[in-house]
Amino acid sequence: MSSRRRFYARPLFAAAASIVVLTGAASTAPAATPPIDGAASPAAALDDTYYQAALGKTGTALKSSLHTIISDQTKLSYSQVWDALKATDADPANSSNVILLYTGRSQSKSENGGDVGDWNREHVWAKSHGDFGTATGPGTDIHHLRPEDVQVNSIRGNKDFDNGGSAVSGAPGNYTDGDSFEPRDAVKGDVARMILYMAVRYEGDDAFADLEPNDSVNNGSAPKIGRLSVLKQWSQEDPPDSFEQNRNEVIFDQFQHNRNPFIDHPEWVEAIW
Ligand SMILES: [Ca+2]
Ligand SMILES: [Ca+2]
Ligand SMILES: [Ca+2]
Repeated sequence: MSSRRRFYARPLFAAAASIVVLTGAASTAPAATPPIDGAASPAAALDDTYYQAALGKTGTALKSSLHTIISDQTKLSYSQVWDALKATDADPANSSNVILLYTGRSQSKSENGGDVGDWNREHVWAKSHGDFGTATGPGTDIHHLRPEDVQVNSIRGNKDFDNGGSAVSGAPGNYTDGDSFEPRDAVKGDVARMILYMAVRYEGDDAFADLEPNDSVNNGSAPKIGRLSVLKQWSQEDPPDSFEQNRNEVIFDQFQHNRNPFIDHPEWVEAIW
């Protein structure tokens, strides 16, 4: 921690830079801000490039600017999603496995499918909310698609997100009742940031519905997901970690070439909502 901190301190930067100049070792001078944990792209570099048009904005202006930025993307087919998830959700401790979102289980990449005990493709923004299906578009956008146990995926179904309910069998730390699902603490923020990414990415200006969060449950097939107040709380309580940041990076580098802004700038959740 202390050695990391040192590199962020501007006065030391300046001192280091002058020493470099004095000794004539020159031009390689002050390095950019070091990468955020687990991510390859320096946050400052992203601000100077990818997010440049959004900086300094707030509210609807920020949302609109981010929509333009993240809509420039490569789109996958639903069958391509399988291989993509094997890369984005790979277990850092075992490259043969993926980590399942709700259960947290590390499972062989090859055990994907529809049988009991397999993992399949969970749409965190439930695809019936806006009825976008699995056509290329929101239904194949891997920013919100995650590996999940077939049965747990079925238990979550198309429920909105909220706190409370009974323990979910086979998925420790997850709870559900008749109208909502509460994921385990370690992925609460991930879920919130995925939902809010979808809200910004899909604004109704393509062939799909304008997706938006609201503060309800029982949204049914409306293009809404709740509850926004709970998602905002989850985003604060569970800030981005290296797994989530790496995932964003892999999607950006290798697959869709767009980013989830709320992983890079979690403070933009409050700036917009
Ligand atoms: Ca409920
Ligand atoms: Ca997390
Ligand atoms: Ca929207």
